[in-house]
Amino acid sequence: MSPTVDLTNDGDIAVLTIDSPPVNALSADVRDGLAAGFAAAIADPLVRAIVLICAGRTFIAGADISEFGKPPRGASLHQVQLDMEASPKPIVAAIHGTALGGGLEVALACHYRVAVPSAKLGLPEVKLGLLPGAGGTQRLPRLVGVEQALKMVTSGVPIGGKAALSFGLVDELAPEGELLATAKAFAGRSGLALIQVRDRNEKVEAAHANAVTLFADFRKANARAMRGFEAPEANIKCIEAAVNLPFADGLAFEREQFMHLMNGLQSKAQRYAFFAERMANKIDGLPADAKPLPVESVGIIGAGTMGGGIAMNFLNAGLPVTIVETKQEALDRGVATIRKNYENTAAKGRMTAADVEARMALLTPTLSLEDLGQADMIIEAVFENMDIKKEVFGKLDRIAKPGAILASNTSYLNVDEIAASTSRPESVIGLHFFSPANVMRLLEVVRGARTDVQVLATAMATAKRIGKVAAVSGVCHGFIGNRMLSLRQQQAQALLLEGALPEQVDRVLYDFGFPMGPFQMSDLAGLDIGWSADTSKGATIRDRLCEAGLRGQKNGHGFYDYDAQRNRVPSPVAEKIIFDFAAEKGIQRRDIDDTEILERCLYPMINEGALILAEGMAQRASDIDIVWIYGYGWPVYRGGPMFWADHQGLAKVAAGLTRYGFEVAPLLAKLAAEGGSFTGQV
Ligand code: 3H9
Repeated sequence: MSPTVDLTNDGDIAVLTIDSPPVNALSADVRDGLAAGFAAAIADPLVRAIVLICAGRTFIAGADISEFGKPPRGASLHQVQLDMEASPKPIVAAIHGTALGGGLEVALACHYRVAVPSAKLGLPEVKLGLLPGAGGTQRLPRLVGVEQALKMVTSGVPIGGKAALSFGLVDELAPEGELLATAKAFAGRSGLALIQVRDRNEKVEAAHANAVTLFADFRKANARAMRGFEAPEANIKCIEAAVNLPFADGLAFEREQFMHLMNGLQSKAQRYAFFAERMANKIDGLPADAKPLPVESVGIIGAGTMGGGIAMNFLNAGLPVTIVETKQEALDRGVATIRKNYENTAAKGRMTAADVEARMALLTPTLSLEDLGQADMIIEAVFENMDIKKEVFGKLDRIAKPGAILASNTSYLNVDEIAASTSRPESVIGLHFFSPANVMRLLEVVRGARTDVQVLATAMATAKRIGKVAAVSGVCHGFIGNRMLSLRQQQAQALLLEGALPEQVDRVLYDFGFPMGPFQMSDLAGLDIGWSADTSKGATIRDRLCEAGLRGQKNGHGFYDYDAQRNRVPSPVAEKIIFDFAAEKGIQRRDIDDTEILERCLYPMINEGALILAEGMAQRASDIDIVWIYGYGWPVYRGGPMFWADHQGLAKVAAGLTRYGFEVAPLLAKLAAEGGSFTGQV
């Protein structure tokens, strides 16, 4: 009846099965199939009830995002839902995998929902800069209550089958593997009432009395997480409408808000980022037979902040980790920090004490590099110094078993040079984690000139396994992310000398959407990272601050002064150092406006991004954007630096660079002249 939707009868129960890989998204074909399937089942006199189920790994994972922004085709989802609700025969959704977005909204238009415990149900539209546009904001609170609905639509985080049952989102749990049989039995019950979610007003009416406080409190409690984003507030307004307006009016309000977001730049940027993230996983020219090697045990060299954080990723994924240090004290400290991090998580209720012990039991601390002989993957996280890294890799070459992956967590150094210190450069790769390594989602995978494709494929698969977003970089100083960052840092420093103050530069970048500005970041990291009194040349503001004993947050004084609660205020000492340094250099300080600060911090990064692209160090502009979104806190609603530049207009960016005295990268100059773009998304 449709290539993607199949209708069969089992006795007097009709079973409508969607089979549209990979995730049964609601494409025009699927919507057409649903419209026709429900019409046929309703018209069939032999059918008493209908089960809606999906083939493959998941229930409907949402609207087909790739159709957004294109002219409408096929049956309208709203009409399909109206027909379902009006069905004179009960419809039961049978849910496994993920029922997300439009998928959950279809389930909410069914009379009943049956799910397996492993199912995940949610409305993640907010992550795409959207809100549920097919009645989700009006129907969900009617089942789960206003507070829970608010949480779900503003976080986008799905809930599991058991929680869904407890909130009333599903009516029955089916044993795993028995979903269809359970749903059919449910649908076959005699006297099953035709309950429409839209009519179930008890929970929204119950919220009426204290609605004003409830919404105000929710906004206040979540203000920080929602800062800069348009979609969360629109989602909240729609839930408010569910409480304050009749269903039909609430639905109309939701529609209007949905269209407003859909046509806005934030959602466009977030939808772009969704596909960019998946695209980053695809490697140009990787042969189809490059199958990942098995990784069942990991060795980590270095138990400092980085090594410990990296270890936690693997422990969380259930992989045994052997961690190596040179001194017992450092080893003990590293292991204790890992334990403390887990215990903090447990104290917040996000992990049980048993989980903590299970993870710690997977960790083997050792002082002997020889203990890494059986590890499938070894990640070096020692001091950022080429000679030390070469020495470590030389030793690993002797110790590691044949075929083991030898990775360096270097953030700047030449991976090919490191690889050359072994007899097996094909096994060597860069795995650049970002600090804190157990939290930050990005993994920059550095492909050496001789890295084997299978090793590369393994790195990508491993990244996915430990929940990281991986982007591939070629070998260049600082790779994609730090190479671009250094341009921003140079400009931030120059701006201070020319007339700006740290708080002004930080505010401009914070208001742009970064979690913090460059000077706050330096203070947090510690001003003396990589600095030493013996070699300091006093050539930068940072050198001067360090020479004056300012270390950042750790000693309460840096670009800012900090109190015991880490509240910051401008530092008169730092200001004097800046002023004196500028005077020494003969720089006449001047007023610098916010626009200049923003453009000088961001445009040179984009220029560098253009060079990176032209050199083939990044496969595509969207990979650069992924690096910045997941590694450096670039606001996802601005799509990443290359997407943002496209929307600024490349001619404007090029002209700005020229005005500020930069040489415009040839690729940028060419695209600007042609009216082209980096991402093809304008
Ligand atoms: C919505 O529903 C709006 C409505 O309220 C309004 C209606 C009017 N569309 O992630 P994976 C592709 S908004 C199109 O690697 P996983 C994806 O690109 C939608 N394509 O797998 C990838 O393609 P490829 C609300 C989609 O197992 C492939 O499927 N829903 C869609 O790690 C596999 O994806 C969401 O936001 C889609 N909706 O994770 C859910 N979803 O192989 C978004 C996936 O060519 N999706 N693809 O690279 C997800 O969260 C995850 O994909 C999911 C599977 C958890 C489902």
